[in-house]
Parts: sequence; C-alpha cells; structure tokens
Amino acid sequence: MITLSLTTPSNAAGAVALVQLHGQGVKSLLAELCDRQSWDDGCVYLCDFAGIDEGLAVCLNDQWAQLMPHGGLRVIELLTDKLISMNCHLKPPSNRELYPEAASDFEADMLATLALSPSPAAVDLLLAQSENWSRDDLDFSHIATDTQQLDQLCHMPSVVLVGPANVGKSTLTNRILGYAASIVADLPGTTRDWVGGMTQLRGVAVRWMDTPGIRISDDDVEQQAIGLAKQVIDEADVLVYMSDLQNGFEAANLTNRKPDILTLNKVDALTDDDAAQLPKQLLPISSTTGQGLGELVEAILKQLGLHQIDAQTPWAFSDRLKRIVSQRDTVTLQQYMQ
Ligand SMILES: Nc1nc2c(ncn2[C@@H]2O[C@H](COP(=O)(O)OP(=O)(O)OP(=O)(O)O)[C@@H](O)[C@H]2O)c(=O)[nH]1
Ligand SMILES: [Mg+2]
Repeated sequence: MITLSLTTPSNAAGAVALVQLHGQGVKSLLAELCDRQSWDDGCVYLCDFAGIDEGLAVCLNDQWAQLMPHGGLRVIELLTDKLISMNCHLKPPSNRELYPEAASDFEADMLATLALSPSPAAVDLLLAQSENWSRDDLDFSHIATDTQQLDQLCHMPSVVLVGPANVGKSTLTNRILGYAASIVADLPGTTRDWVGGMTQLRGVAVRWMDTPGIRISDDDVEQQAIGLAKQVIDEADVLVYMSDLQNGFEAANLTNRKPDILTLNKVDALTDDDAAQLPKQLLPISSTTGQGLGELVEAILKQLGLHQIDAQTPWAFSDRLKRIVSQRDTVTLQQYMQ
C-alpha cells in the first residue's frame, strides 16, 4: 500500500503543491504515472503527471517520493483522484513527513510545535528540549505540573482588562499594543465594544482585550456591548481589573469572574506619600506615564505561570510526550527520540 499525503497547500490554492508518496512500490507507481522507467535516488526530473500537469518529481529512496505539481485546486484534485485510482491511500501527513529533515519523531513534533508557536519565548525552550529530555536525572513528577502552563506558549492566552468607565483602560491598551486600537476620551462610556490585539509580554504572546467600562446605564447599545464583553471576561485566562482614585472596586462584583489582578490607575496624580499609603493588594500604575507597567506585566506572567521560564525545563509539548509522562515510560521516550 502506498500512502499519499498533500503537504502544501492545505485545502487552498498555492504556487506549487508538495505531494508525498510513501510505501513499497513507489518507483513503479512513478514509472506508470510519469511514463519514465529510470528513477535515481535524489535526482529531480521534470515530468508529465499523466497528462494532468507538468512538474517536478524526485525519489528520495525506494519507499519515498515527492511530486511538485502546480498548486491550483483543480490540478491537485485531478492528480489526487488519479493516484487514488492507482491504489494510493490518502492520509493526512504525519509530522515526520512534513519535516523530513527531522532526525526523530520527537524532533519532527518539536519542529511542528515550533511552527505553531507565536511566542518568541517558546523558540529557545523548544530548541533546548532534545537536551532536556535526554538528561539522566529526568524527574517525571516535576514535568507533569509544569507542562500545562508552558502549553500556553502555543495557544496564546487572553488577558482581559475590565473596570469602571473612564478609568484609563483604553489608554493602557493602546500603550501595551503599541498602536491606537481603542478610542481614548475623557468621557465615560467611550469604548462601546471589546477591542483586542496581539502583543508580547516579555516574549510571551498574548491576546490583549479592552472592554467597555462596566456601569449601569439606560443606554441599550451600551448594555448590549457590556453583555457581549461578559463572555470575553468569563473566558479570560487573566482578568485584570482597573480602577482609579475616583472609582472604587465595587464594580468588580458585577462580573461573574473574580479578577486576578487589581490595578489602580492614574497614580501620576498622587504624591509619593499618598502612593505609599495604598493598600498592598492594589498595583499602582499610570497608563499615561508607564509607571508600574513592568510590575503589571510580571503579575500577568506570574498569573499565567510563565514568569520564570527556564530553558532547561523539560516541556511535554506533544501528545506523545504527555502520554509518556503520565505512564512514566522511559523506554517509549527513548524510541521516540531515536
Ligand atoms: N492622569 C492620568 N490620566 C489618564 C491615565 N490613563 C487615562 N487617563 C485619562 O482618562 C481618560 C479616560 O481614558 P480612557 O482610556 O478612555 O478610559 P476608559 O477606561 O477606556 O473609558 P471607557 O471606554 O469609557 O470605559 C482620558 O482623558 C485619559 O487621558 C493616567 O494614567 N493618568
Ligand atoms: Mg475605553
């Protein structure tokens, strides 16, 4: 049986597609498809694929060939049908097929994870994994607790900013995102819908979201927008509550979720003595001067469990590694890494 997998493009048109063929008899299949008898390993030939398209073909060894036709959807459809009619079996590509340069299944899964990771912090960590998992003193019980937090490096956690109207949420959002994503005005109720963007907090990619100020009003549109924001709030990985000197923290009770971090904004208007009197559970910040924002970033990363990412931490970044950890299966780990 020869398996056929399309690695590029995935269900979309592209300049060139890559069709991988694996299995016994790959060379005779190519001989029939391309009407060419001799196939030297590693040599690239310009071929006619059964009158469907012209493209490049290469046999990497007796069981592995790659075809590179044009990537138009119709060409791919016709070629796939033709290969299926020649007894090929269509299956999604494995990471090993997607990353032929990988020396092991472990390395192929690592490269696939790397391609999906939006966080720069994930890069060094993933590249160090081969060494981390080869260590003699590997402690499985320690890995089990660490791994979920590190998975957030691939899935972009959400940080949602809530609080009363006019406290400075949009001002902070624009500063953190580095562009004017949200309208700022000295007018309560300015933000009418939640606004989000991607940003990095010390190398960790997060989705940052600004929400309409929470307040009771008889404006129907505003209440609907607050209602919509509640869903974003409920699903937040980190909920940051902001207030200022005019507003208290009572509105925190209006959300279903308890905030993870309480910030007091506009402390640039306070004297140092007044600032020193603030309750310890409040993080004093200023969205306009940037005061306290470093501490806020650290508090968010701490809440995510990503404030201290040691490159030497083994990370169970694939389902297979997670199974290996849960079963404490060192034999399978060795096979996976070979
Ligand atoms: N002094 C001072 N003023 C600030 C600070 N942050 C925001 N402001 C001002 O506060 C006002 C409201 O800012 P916004 O960012 O629009 O507030 P908001 O919380 O998004 O308001 P809504 O969208 O109505 O909920 C604007 O005039 C800002 O310039 C700060 O750190 N210090
Ligand atoms: Mg706003």
